[in-house]
Amino acid sequence: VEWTFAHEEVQGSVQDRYAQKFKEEIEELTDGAVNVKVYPVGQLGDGANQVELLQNGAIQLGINNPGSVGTLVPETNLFSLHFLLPADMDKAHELVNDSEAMDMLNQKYLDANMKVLGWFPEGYQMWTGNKAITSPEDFDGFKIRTMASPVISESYKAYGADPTPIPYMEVYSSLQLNMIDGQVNPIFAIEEMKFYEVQDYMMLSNQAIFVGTFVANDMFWDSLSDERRAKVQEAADAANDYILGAQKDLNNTRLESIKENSDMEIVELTEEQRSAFKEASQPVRDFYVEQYGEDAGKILDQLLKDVEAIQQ
Ligand code: 6CS
Repeated sequence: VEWTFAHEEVQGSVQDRYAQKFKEEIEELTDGAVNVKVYPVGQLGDGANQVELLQNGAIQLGINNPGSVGTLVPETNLFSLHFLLPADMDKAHELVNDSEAMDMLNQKYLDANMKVLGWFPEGYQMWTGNKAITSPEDFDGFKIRTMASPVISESYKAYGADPTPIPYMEVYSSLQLNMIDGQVNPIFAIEEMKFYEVQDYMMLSNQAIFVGTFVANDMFWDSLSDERRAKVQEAADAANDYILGAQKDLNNTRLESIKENSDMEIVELTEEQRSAFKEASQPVRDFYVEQYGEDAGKILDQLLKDVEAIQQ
C-alpha cells in the first residue's frame, strides 16, 4: 500500500527530515509492504490546505503546527503563547510528549479527526526585520508577518506590532516588496527560505519554540490492524527521537551559514530586554483562556505545572 504524507516545509527542513525518517522506519518495519510518499509544502497546497486534506482523509499522514491548526483546534493555540515552554530544548522536547496536558490536547485533535502520533520542537522562533527590535516600543507600528492564528496575532498586538497573516510561500516576496517589515520563524527556516537576503536584522529573541505535530487521519488510523498501528507508532517514536538532535544541528549549522554568507546583522537580546517582552506577553494567557474556555484553561494550567516541575 502507498500512504501519502504531506508537511508544511521545503525539502531538507525539520519537518521533511522527520517525514523521511518516518518513511525509512515504517518501510523497514513492514518489510516494504508499506510505501510512504512524502509531499513538501506547495505540492498539495499550503499548510492550511494540507490540514483540510488530512481531516477529510484525502491524505493519511501529515505534519502541521499549532499556527495552522489554531482555528480548527482552538486549544492548540496554547503553543502560540510566548515564554511558555522551558528554554532548555531537551526539556521542551520531553514536555511536549509527556506532559499530561498533551493527553487532553491530543483528545481535542481527535475530535477534529486527527490522531496525534507525536510532538516535536523545531527550534526557537526568531524575529527578522528591516530594523533592530530590542524593546516592545520598537514594535510600534511594525508590520510583522505571522501565521494566521488568533493567539499569535494577539501576542504581537500585545507588543504594539501590526501582525499580518500571509502564506509561508509568499513571505519572501512580501518582504522583498516591503509589504511587511519583518517575520518570525526558526533559524533553519530563515536560512532555507532565504529571508536573510531581504532582511537587515535577525533578533535572537527566543520568545517561543516552534512545535510540529505528526498526525494521522483518524479513520485511516482506525482502519489499521493493531499490529500495524503499533508499527506506525514505533516508527513515529523513532522519528521523534531522531529529530531532537537533527533540529538542534540544523539550527546551529544554519546560523553559522547565515553568519558566513549574509550581511544580516544578528542581535542577541539580553535577559533584561527579553523580560520586557515577557511581561508584555502575560495578558495573552488570559486572552487564551477567555477565548477558548474551561478545557483550554485546564490544559494551560497543567502544562505550566509540568514546566515548573521539570525545571526544578
Ligand atoms: O511560518 C510558517 O508559516 C511556517 N514555518 C515553519 C518553520 N514551518 C511551517 C509553517 O507553515
